[in-house]
Amino acid sequence: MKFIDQVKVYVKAGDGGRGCVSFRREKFIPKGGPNGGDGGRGGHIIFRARHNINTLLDIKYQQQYRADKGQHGMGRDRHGRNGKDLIIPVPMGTLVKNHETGEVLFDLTEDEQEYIAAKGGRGGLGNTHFKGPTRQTPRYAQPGEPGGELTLTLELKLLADVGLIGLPNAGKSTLIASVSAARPKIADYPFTTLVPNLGVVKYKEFSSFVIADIPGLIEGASGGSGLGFQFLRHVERTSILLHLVDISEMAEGDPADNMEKVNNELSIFSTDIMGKPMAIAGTKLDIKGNGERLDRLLEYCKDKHYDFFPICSVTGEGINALVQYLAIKVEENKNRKQ
Ligand SMILES: Nc1nc2c(ncn2[C@@H]2O[C@H](COP(=O)(O)OP(=O)(O)OP(=O)(O)O)[C@@H](O)[C@H]2O)c(=O)[nH]1
Ligand SMILES: [Mg+2]
Repeated sequence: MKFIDQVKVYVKAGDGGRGCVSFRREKFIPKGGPNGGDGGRGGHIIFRARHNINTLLDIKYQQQYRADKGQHGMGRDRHGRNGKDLIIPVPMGTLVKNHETGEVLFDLTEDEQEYIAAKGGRGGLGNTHFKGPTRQTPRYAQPGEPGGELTLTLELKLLADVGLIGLPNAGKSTLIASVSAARPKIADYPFTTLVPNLGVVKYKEFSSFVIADIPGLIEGASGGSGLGFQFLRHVERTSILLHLVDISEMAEGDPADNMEKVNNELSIFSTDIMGKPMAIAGTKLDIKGNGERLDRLLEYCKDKHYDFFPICSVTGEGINALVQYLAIKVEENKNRKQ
């Protein structure tokens, strides 16, 4: 499925129905008073977050949404039917922004959460309401109010607790596949991962956290090289970043330099991201060769006070310790927020 994380959308709520002008006309009741009913309310435009949707693709196809009008009021005091609300399902983590000003109007972070983006117009009052001592036959009813309309930008920022970052081929997707039920594509060439993947990591009996795997970053990503840069927004909401560095004998470049290149791109993206806690995982421990690269990275992390975990996603070595550590960090962060 195509992953779309930003769309422009026009929404128009339904107009309210007109109030009715009508009079009672029955045998033996001369001059029956007014009995025009009220118009119905127009339908709202509502966004609803759904846990089982993970892209804004459907909205990209439709782009315009209009809710039903309210029915007009009718004689004999009958109220017009309200217009049906139009409910648009969106992924959890969708930000609703005003397209013109960029202002964030709402952040849909919980399953089933709803936001009324455009209110349906109120129905007009029927002439029954305008009867008075001096006005026995009001020939007036209110028109319905127009429904709200505006252009919005929907922006998806995935909700994850841990964000995996690193150069292409560092082993990000292999790690998420080994600790969760996610099954991303894995291959020995760069840019295997083209769109973000989420995986739920279960630990202890009832606890879990969500890990996000995004396309790899390369030097110059901020200038448009590769494709990881545009996806960095999906790790913006995480509590901790896990930076994966390939320490196998096949990897190219100095591991510490590799790490700094990626960090440099992160800091260009946003200072918020670089301000997040970051831990380092040295990957592919099973093919570390003489261990020279591992030692080099270990020393670098000690020097810079990064928590460091040597791991192998294939044999599982070091994975439990890493998951435990991440779980604690995620929980700490949640407690701090409460
Ligand atoms: N031997 C060994 N190979 C590994 C390990 N982890 C990953 N690999 C291999 O390294 C290659 C790249 O792994 P991926 O998980 O696709 O790397 P990635 O970081 O997701 O790469 P991109 O999606 O391109 O950014 C694949 O051929 C994996 O099989 C490991 O622990 N040991
Ligand atoms: Mg990958």
